[in-house]
Amino acid sequence: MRFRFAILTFFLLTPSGAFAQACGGPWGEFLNGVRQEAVAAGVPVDAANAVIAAARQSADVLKRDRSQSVFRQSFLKFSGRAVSGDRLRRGAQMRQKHSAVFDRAQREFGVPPEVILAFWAMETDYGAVMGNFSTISALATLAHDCRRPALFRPQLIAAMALVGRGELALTETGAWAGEIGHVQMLPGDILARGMDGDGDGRVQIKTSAPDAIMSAAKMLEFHGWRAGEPWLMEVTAPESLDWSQTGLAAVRSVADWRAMGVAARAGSLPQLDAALIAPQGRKGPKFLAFHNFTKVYLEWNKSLVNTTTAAYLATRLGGAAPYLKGQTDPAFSGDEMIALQQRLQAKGHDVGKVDGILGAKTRAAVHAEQMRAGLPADGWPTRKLLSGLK
Ligand SMILES: [Ca+2]
Repeated sequence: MRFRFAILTFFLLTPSGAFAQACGGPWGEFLNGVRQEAVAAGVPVDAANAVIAAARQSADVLKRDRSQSVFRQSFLKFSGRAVSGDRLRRGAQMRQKHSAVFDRAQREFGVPPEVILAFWAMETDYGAVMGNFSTISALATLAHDCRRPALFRPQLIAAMALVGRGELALTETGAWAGEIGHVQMLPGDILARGMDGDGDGRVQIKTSAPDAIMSAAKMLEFHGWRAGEPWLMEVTAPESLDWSQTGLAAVRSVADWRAMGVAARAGSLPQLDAALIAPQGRKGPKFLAFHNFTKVYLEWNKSLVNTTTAAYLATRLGGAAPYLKGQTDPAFSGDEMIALQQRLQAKGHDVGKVDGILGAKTRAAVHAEQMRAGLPADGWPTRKLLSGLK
């Protein structure tokens, strides 16, 4: 699971001042330095030696790292593809197949089965696509590269420790950035939070779905999952709602939302705080996003489209009805989005990188311009707004 950016979760080994976060330089020298650091921290010499002997610098990995594909799909488009009938059916089958493990994960960590299933589906399509990159070479390459050595060097050392435990093969394959197995976890997270779900005494999140399920639950609990609370609930809201009061930054009590005319589509809303999000604008699907969404899902991935889709998939796997699609204003093309970002920038807004993506900063700028123009401020850009910005 790619909960990898917020905190370096690797705490088995204490970082030592003697080993700076060195990167670059001759490959062999670099690996030797990592080996020394690992051995000093308690990794068996044999394991450290075996890993550096197996590590190859990978041009493919660097290429992937430099060209991470940009995420331009709208919520309706992306969720329409990601939440398919086939995925829901296979999710139900997996739930049944591993029911004892899912029940245990919920008992011990408070995370419901459908939430783990949705992450599993989003990460690897329930284990169908786990990646073909050599894990050790990927981590060594990214640790050597000077873009993010502080993230990847500890992961390489953690991989050495896993090899020492017999829980990682030198030939292991996974994602280009070193994540492994059904829920794509990094070695440091596997060391710190890996769980043995099938009782064979080892943590193997690639070959054992029960191990992956338990480890994912523990990971979610570690990142702040609150048992018994929802993450995302679809709601209806009146057209006349003050849309400037919505968005992730505007958290208020459910009682407040109710007073503003917001209602659950099914069931009843719990007495909690929530933000109202409308990823495709006020005419599209609307959700209340609770702590488990704003704190845990958004830690997993910063893209609102991605996280809302994963969270929505979990609700569907838990039995929720498909969202009300509504009649939304059509999404911008990449070129239109770039034009919008340039015009917003010219008006003094910080839109981050002009990349054609409707990210959090662009949404906030749209929001501000909508308020200025007296339009419903739902953060969803329309052609009317774009032409008004000329
Ligand atoms: Ca196991």
